[in-house]
This record gives sequence, C-alpha cells and structure tokens, in this order.
Amino acid sequence: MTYTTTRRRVLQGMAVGTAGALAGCTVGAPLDDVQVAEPLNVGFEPSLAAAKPVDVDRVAADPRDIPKPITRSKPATVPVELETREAVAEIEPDVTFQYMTFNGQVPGPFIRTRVGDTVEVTIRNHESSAMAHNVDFHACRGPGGGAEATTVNPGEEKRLRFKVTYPGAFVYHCAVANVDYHISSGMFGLILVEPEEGLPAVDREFYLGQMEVYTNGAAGDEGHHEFDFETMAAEDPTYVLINGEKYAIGPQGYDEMRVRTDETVRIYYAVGGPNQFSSFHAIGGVWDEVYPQGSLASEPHRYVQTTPVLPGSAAVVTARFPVPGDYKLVDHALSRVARKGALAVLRAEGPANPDLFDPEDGDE
Ligand SMILES: [Cu+2]
Repeated sequence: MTYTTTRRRVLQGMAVGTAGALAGCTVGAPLDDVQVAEPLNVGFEPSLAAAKPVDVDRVAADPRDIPKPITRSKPATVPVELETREAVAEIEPDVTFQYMTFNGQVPGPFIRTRVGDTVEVTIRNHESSAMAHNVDFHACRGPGGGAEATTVNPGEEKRLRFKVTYPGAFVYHCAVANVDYHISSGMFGLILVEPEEGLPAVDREFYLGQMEVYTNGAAGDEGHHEFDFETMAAEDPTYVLINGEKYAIGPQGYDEMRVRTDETVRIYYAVGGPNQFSSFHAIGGVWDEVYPQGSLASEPHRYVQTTPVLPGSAAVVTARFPVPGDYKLVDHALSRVARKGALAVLRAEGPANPDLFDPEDGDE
C-alpha cells in the first residue's frame, strides 16, 4: 500500500535522527551514536523466514479513535462489538509478526461508559482464527472479569452483559490459557467508566497502549518473527511497542497526534504488558495531572515528570504543550525507546513562546 512505502522511507530517513534527538533532549551523548534501526545481534546470522504478506495494512490503532465524552445524566445500555482476529502485520517495515487482536487493531477499541451503565458485549471469533479467545474486563465484578463467559472458538459468537459500578480507566484483555502470549500479541484494550459527573472538559483526547513482543529474532531483523516463549518466560522482549508498531504514532509515522499550543490534552495510556510496567514520560513536558492506575475517584497527582503504569493498568494524564514543537512520549526505561520501539510523538503547533522557551538560535 502507498502509505507503507511512504512510512518505510520516512522511518529509514529518521532512524538516526530519532536516537540523536532523543539523546539531545534527555540523556546526553551516550545515545548519540545509536543507530536505532540496526539489529542488536550484529555479526550473528539471522535465521528468520522471509516476511509474510500482511493481512492488515495497519495494526496500530488511531490514537484519536475515542468515543465522545458522555453527556447523558442517566445510565444506559452500551453495546460493544468485539471481533477477535489473528492477523499478520508489520511491526516495522519488512518485519512481520502474527498479531492477535480485538477488531484488527492494537490496542483494541476504546470503550466508553458511565457509572451505572450496562455493557452488552458481543464477542465473535473470526472463522480464520486458529485459537479460542475471550475477554476479561477489569471494570467488571464477576468471575474472571467475564473471561469464561466470553470464551469463543473460531467462528463462534457469545454475549455478556455486565454493569459498571465504579469509575476509572480499566484494561481489558484476552485471558485464555497462555494469557501472556495472547496479550503480548496484541489482545488488550481500555474501557473507561466515567464518573456520574463526567470528566473535566479538555480540547483533545488520545488513546495509546503499550505492550512487549517476544520473538525469535532481534529488533530490526528483517523477515517474519515467530513468537518466542523462552524470551517471554525470561521477560526479555524483542520489542516494546506503543500501539503495536515501532515508532508508529507521530509525524514520523501516522501523523495524528497534533495539538495547538493553547489546548489541553488528555491521554489514556493502557499497558497490556504482559510483564513490564511503563515509566510514562513526555520529553519536554510534564503531566499536569495524573490519575495513577486510572483511579478517577481519587484526586490526581500534579506536575508529575514520569508515572508508572503497571501491566494490566492504565494512567489518565492531562498536559499542555504551550511551546510549539515535537514532544516524544516514551517509556523512560530508555533502551526500550532507542532499541525496541517504545516511542510516540505529539506535535504542538502555534506561535513561538519566547517567554517560556527562548533558544539563542531560534528564529524570529
Ligand atoms: Cu486470545
């Protein structure tokens, strides 16, 4: 597809620049020479099969794809349709992987509800699947969060109704046997339960999800990467990804996280894991508010530089970006950024703001 070619060129062009810029912003010289696109196993003969044809051109969810804030003042029934689908897609150009997804995207669709709502889930397992799948909602009080009740074999469909009774941002994920394998392949997402009074209004909302991928190759090795249970058991991921693809979100990839310098921004950050927590940070920014663990019933923390987001949890953060430019959203365990893919970029556009930030070589 056209965008793939475009994205490949852009990625190749920005490979060194990303690490250089990252180093310049945060950690100084040691990363200056890092070639982020270079495989880690230099000198080792890769033994991967050739890259496979993709089933899905783009597996990274659009971070803007969020239902609008809820304005109603009474509970309602919220229909949710989930289709579990196994699909080959690219982690980065010329690197393919067999993902498992909810609705063909990573993370799965953003589900928006309000305290007191009844969620009516229809889960369908695509007939092309090789495995059974299900869904465990952390917003659901009930055995397995609904996992057993929603287990569907290929071609099968089931329904579950449950009531959401407490506010917050909660992860959902597949929870069949080998749950870690399924989450690591992309089967997680976020369900928001708004408090009765709703959330404070913001100008923009974005949705991102982080996970680790464990394969039989090294990051950047071209070809088809098979899932690897040994490195998963050792918790030594090949890739750590935001929205399921390396460096996908931002002007270097799908250029969708654009804001104005006078806008307030809310980000829902879900971590599927399955094993590693994220140290979520905006390079050049600060989280004006953080609702740790997505706990919207608690008072937010203020002016937080880096917030942990545990596997199977989420953070809700708000921020402003009053100086124009690119802001790298990272897991501040920075080897995951420079070498394993954990980077998204938000671009803030607007007039220069020399009162706040005045570089000597800045132009007029
Ligand atoms: Cu599954």
